[in-house]
Amino acid sequence: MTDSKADRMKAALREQRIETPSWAYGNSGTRFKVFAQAGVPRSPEEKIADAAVVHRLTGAAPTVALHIPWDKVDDYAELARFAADQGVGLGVINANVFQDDDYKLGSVTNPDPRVRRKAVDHLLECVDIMDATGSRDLKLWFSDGTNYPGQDSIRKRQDRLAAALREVYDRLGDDQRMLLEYKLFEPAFYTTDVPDWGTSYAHCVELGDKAGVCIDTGHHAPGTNIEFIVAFLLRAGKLAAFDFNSRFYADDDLMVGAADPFQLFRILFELVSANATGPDSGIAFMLDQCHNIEAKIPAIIRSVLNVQEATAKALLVDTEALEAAQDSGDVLGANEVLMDAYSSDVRPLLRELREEMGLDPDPVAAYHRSGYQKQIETARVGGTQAGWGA
Ligand code: PSV
Ligand code: MN
Repeated sequence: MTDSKADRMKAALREQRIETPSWAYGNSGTRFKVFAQAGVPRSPEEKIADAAVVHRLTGAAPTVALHIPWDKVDDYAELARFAADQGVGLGVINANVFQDDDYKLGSVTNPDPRVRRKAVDHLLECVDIMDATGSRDLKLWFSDGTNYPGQDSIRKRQDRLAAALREVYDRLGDDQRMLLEYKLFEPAFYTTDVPDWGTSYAHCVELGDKAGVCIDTGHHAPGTNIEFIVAFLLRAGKLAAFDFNSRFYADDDLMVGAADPFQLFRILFELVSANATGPDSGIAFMLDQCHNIEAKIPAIIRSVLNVQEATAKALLVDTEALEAAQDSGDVLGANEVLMDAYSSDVRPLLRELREEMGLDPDPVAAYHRSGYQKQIETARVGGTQAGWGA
């Protein structure tokens, strides 16, 4: 690799930002069991403190996403000040209209207008919170759907969804955006009201420029070509956010890059090809993960490193050689150019970059050496540990 190529790669990696989710620092599990861990935060402030550690060690995770009501506080402006003192900012506000008895038949698509009103009011409250925290983005994921054919009208539910989204969209400030996430199934098993990128995209187009699609990498059927979705939405100017994680079976929420690092590379390659990995792209790069059996903070650090590694490999692709092979119809040659980059070891370059940034070249090892885990396990005794409340 030439020096100038390495410098260009480092420049792109230096400006990459990965937002961590507050809920990943809390306890989580499956619907069978939530395993508690020692040292887990008991408040939004303690989650933010953990997120700040991840940022200090990686230099790449300067914001933390909040989830309402899991991170409810009396004074959000004060929480934003607390975060700034810790060296991080507050990022995306995630709404929650899936954990109330009222939402058994859905939230914004519920047949009962009273429940729909309650759900929309919560979304509007989230925009008020964004005003106080200075957050740009509201992320919406709806668990709405049906379990049985005939249970409700699929078309009416789309109408109710569109009306709710419109009301919230119209409340957004000039610099605020709405991210509409999709998920194939679960908790609804027969129909889901926003099951795929096409549905999210169609609603976002109808809404306008401030609405964009959020791709949660774990929310697809097995075998889905996610990089195609990335390329399509980039071209259409509607790719607004990622929730990174990885899956073997369904919405496993495992560490990004753990199950299929090659898929992560292919996704990052589409982004790199469109020059869309930095903050100027307007894409919010977030993790949406749950660390049920592994230690949380090192797992989050590892996830940030996995995204960086996939990005570095994508940046390594010899684009001139690739284009030449593509243009001349050299199928195997083109594939080889891509695979060459994927097969390269970029870890030395990333270690060098971290040293240049004044960071430890191995952030996971640095975390283990830091004594932070011991410190929180000793200090965070008593109280109620944060969890996703399932
Ligand atoms: C549920 O699947 C989910 O993981 C969605 O991906 C949201 O982004 C997240 O929960 C938080 O609401
Ligand atoms: Mn998600």
